[in-house]
Amino acid sequence: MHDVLILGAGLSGLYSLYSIRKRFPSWRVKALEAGGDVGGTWYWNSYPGCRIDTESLSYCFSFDKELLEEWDWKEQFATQAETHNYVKHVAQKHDLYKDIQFNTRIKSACWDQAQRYWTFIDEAGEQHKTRFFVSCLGFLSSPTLPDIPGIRDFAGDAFHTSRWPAHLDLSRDFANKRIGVIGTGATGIQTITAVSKEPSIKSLTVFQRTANWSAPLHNSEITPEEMTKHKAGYDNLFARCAETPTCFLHAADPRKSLDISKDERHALWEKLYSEPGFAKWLGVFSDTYTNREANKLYSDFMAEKIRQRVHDAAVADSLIPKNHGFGTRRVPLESGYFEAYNRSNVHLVDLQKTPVEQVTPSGIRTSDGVDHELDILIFATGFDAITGAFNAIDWHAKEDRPLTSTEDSPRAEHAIWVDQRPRTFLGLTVPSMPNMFMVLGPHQPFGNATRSIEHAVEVITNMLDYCEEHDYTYVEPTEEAVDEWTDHVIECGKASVLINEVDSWMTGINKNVKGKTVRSVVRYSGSAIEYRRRCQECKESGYKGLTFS
Ligand code: NA7
Repeated sequence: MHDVLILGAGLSGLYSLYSIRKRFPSWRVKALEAGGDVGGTWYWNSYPGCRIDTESLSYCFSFDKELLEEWDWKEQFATQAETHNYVKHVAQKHDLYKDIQFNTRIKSACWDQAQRYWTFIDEAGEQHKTRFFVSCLGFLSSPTLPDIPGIRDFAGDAFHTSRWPAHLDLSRDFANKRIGVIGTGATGIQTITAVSKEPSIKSLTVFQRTANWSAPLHNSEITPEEMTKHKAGYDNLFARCAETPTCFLHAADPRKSLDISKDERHALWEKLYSEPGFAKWLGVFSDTYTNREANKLYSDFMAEKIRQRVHDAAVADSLIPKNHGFGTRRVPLESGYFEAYNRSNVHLVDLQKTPVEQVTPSGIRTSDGVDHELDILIFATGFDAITGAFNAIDWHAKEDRPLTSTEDSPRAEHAIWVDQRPRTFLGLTVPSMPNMFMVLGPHQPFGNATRSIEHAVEVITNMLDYCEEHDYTYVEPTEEAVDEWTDHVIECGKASVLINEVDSWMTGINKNVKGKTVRSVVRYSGSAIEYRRRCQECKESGYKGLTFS
């Protein structure tokens, strides 16, 4: 029997393990991880071109001054390999490996109300019993394949970007091959750019269902001299993150687009376009995502940038989104994405004009009868986001209730999250799921993920502290607190008018997942500042909203 089990050993799981072990040295604490190493997102996503698009300096852990001092970032936006090495270094430095069981994927979870403990069963049939658990399952960790007829018939190599074969070498294995990529989200855009630059490929065909707005990352190397300066500035940098609504370094310009002249508007937009990182998404005028006309003006500016970069006018037109404005979906940052289409061996298939009909053994057939012959097919088709990792576990909570409902489950009518609509208290606890805590679960502010993780883990550790102090072995949110918080999350969502009317994983949509075709509020879009205030208020009230015994 464990005191605390941690599900996952990505950034959330590692910091939970570190903090809980440190605060409760005598507790039996362990992390269970499906992968073969630590890292979560940075372990699984090793596709070509994968790199972070949050500044690594603002994304890294802030809790350990010595770690900040000893780690030298080589690029402003580190590659997957560099980021993964960093995460492994953190685990080694704090001796976390010894308490992590790898290659352990949880299949089911069962709550024993009489004895007050959870039993988790993994795919190998091993049982893991625990008083409390912290879910660190990741909000983009459950990959989804497209729902296309014939998908299993393809005779060549086919894989999802987050299951990239470890042995694959681009210059060797892609040489003279015809590559196909389905999907043009953040992952697809990075993959397409990297594969297009590989000189040995024969061709690259991109199957685009929805064009996505994308803008330059502007990555650069960090010299040792610069890194020394950055180290001296970490405190200021993290303090700045704490002042912005999303914990990124970028915050909106308070001016309104329509209150100023065209020249003033363009001056800011041009400046943002030439700056690194999310500035061009988050540093815009304050009305960009609330005022349709303001958003249209900015979108037109971005559309013109695409036209300037893509030689073929028809291709450029296909690459300009028509059904959503700039920034209303997660903006992928690119490093030469649009120029990829200027290469003679890169082809764009606009699925709005010619939808996919089926996958055949030799490639993809579109509605115009064309067979696009392929040797390798890459699915950059995203994830069953936010609730997906929970959907993959068979939950038996209090009174044997399942956590989520799927059409296939006979217990669906008793589900805690009916129709994939989360109900939580502070995005940290769930009704009828006693002794459960979540990091980066539904209803938490995502933004700069590591900043959110550090805060959530601190709040959870304090709650556990409270349990220990009072000898409580049971904690669950009250229905009243859950209703109030869930209503507040939904209310906050209404403020992001333009974002809420667009289909994306941020609004709970994944057309490849049953039950995810209707938009829902799955993340907290009030500011991280307000979120922290509410968590603090909860603590100061003696955890009003939670029932202990
Ligand atoms: P996303 O952003 O969900 O993108 C998935 C892409 O796959 C998107 O372009 C989808 O088109 C496309 N897709 C999915 N199913 C199909 C089918 N059936 N046919 C054609 N195209 C399809 O996932 P990512 O992995 O790129 O990024 C996820 C997050 O990870 C990202 O936001 C970062 O925060 C990190 P659609 O738009 O649905 O028409």
